[in-house]
Amino acid sequence: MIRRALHTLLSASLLALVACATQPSKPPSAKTPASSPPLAETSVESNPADASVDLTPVEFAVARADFVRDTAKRFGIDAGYIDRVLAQAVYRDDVVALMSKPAERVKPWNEYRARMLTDARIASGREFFATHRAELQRVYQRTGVPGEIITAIVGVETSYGGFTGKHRVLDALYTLAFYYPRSGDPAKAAYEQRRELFFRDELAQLFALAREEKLDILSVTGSYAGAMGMGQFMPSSYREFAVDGDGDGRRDLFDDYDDIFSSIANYFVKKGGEQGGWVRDGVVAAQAALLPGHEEFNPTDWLPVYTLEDLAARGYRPLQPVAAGLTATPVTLQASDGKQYWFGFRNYYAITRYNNSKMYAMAVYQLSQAILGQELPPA
Ligand SMILES: [Ca+2]
Repeated sequence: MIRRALHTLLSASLLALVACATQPSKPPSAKTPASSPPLAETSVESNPADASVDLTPVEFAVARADFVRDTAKRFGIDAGYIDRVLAQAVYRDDVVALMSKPAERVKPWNEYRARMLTDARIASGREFFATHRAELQRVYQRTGVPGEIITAIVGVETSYGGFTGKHRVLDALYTLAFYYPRSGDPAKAAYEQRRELFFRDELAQLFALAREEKLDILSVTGSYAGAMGMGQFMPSSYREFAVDGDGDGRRDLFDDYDDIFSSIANYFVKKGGEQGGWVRDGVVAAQAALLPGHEEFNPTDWLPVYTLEDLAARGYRPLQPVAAGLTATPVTLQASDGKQYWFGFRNYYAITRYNNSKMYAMAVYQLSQAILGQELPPA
């Protein structure tokens, strides 16, 4: 989830022009969980809250001054300090360009999986899993989240820590907080406004996080969307879900494996609301068949709320034994030889909370199985 880096400092007035001149197309994922950069599959969702988003233009100087005042008050941080740090933040063209990149065409599952589950990623995953077996086992015992799932997450997010992001997080969040790209499409205006406010909140949380974890706000790096460390946590997720796994008094998601693994597991356990939260030793997904004469059922939120009886009534039948009493969501994937159907259980839903995409969740699950040495199902 990492991209290039580099250049340009512009004056505020020039920035406004640049921001207006940018012609991005489809904005990415509407939700931004632990990690943030969008996957092409995720689409913009209509949100009833759109109506309440204030679209009145606000001058940069006013928005900045409000931000300084509000953040100082909210976190008890000296306003002068916030102002001085912001004065060193740099608007990044490359961040805007990456954020406004047209969404790729939605890949079919077989192509997506081939890209995500390369032989190299599987091999590195097995190596990583073996190297960190002891720490991962401890985390599993404490939280119920298996080591192979944690390994698969760091595998898809950062290639096991190889690519954690070279963008200065301060610059990335500053850019998206005040110059979030606008498409000019009225249908997307509310969405884009909400995204800008989301990043403005993340920028504020970065100030709080830096103080709490003694990070150097001027040097910490991450993805172009401001996600940090091996598991790519946004500042708000870092503050809310990170855990001090080794008990040294700090939550270090950059270099400390105990902290990194414990934090990813904690995110799985805590995030997800009433439906979510990782279930110890729970099944993730099971392949299914759709009997002839039945229509596909494709709920878009992947909430695992349908009983096996509900699904049977809609023509779905699991292709492997599934414990009675479980609830699931049906998942349709476009495979190389036609449609593939799955039941996604509560732990599948928990993976979608990390990144709101059905293919992401399936890829993480299948990578975790491959890391254990299991043969992948056909794609
Ligand atoms: Ca620690």
